[in-house]
Amino acid sequence: MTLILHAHPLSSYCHKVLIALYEAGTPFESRHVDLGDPAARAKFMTISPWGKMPALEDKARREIVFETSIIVEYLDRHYPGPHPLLPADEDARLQARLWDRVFDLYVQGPMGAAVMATIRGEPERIPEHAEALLASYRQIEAHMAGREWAAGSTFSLADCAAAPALFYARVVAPFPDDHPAIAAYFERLIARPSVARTLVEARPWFHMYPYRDRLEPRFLGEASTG
Ligand SMILES: N[C@@H](CCC(=O)N[C@@H](CS)C(=O)NCC(=O)O)C(=O)O
Repeated sequence: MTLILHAHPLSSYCHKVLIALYEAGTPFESRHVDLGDPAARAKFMTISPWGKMPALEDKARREIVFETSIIVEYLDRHYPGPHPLLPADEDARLQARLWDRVFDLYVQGPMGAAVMATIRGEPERIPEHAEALLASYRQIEAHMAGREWAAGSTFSLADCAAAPALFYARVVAPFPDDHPAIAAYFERLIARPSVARTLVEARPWFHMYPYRDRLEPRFLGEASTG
C-alpha cells in the first residue's frame, strides 16, 4: 500500500486524519502505534520526531508527513478526493486554517489536558480545563450560528479538526443548554459518514478511554435505555 497511517484508533488527532482519508476515499494501510510500549515508542520516534501521532508514510513519494493539519493538506494536494478539504478560494482557505487551529489549540488542548489530569490522578486540575472549554464553546457558538460547516460552505479541514475535538471535549464539559448552534453542528458532524465510520472503528478501544462511562450508548453501539 502506498500510504501508511501510523496511528492509534482511540487518538483524537488520528481521527482527524482518518476523517480526511475517508472523505476523499483514499486507500491506506493503518499501522497500530502503541506508545505505551518502549520499543514501539522508540521505533515511532524515528518517523515522528516529536513522537506525536499520527504520522503518514508515503511510499510513492518517499515522504513521511507529521502534524495533522499538514497531513490533511498534503493529502488534499497529492491524493485529492472529489471535494477539496482546503477550499480553492484563498479567503475561505484561510478561514479553514484558522478554525482548524481553533479546534486543535483551544478545544483539543484543554480536552487533552483534562484527560491527562485524570490519568495522573490530579482531578483538582480538571475544572480549569473545563472552564477553558466553556470559553471556547462561547466563541464557537457565536461563529456557528447560521452556518453549516466551520469554514466556507463545504466540509473542510476545519471540520476534520472539529469532529474529534468536540466529540471528546463534550465528555469533559457538556455543551451548555443555551448553545444550540454548537450542539447542532456536533450532530451534523457525527452524522457525516467519514466521522461516523471513524467513531464506529474506535468502539472496540473505548474501554481504554478514561471517561468511557460517560460516553452515550449511541457511541458504544448499545441501545439507549433512556
Ligand atoms: N500537533 C500534533 C498533536 C498530535 C498529538 O498530540 N497526538 C497525540 C495523540 S492524540 C500523541 O501523539 N500523544 C502522545 C504523546 O504526547 O506522547 C498534530 O496535530 O499532529
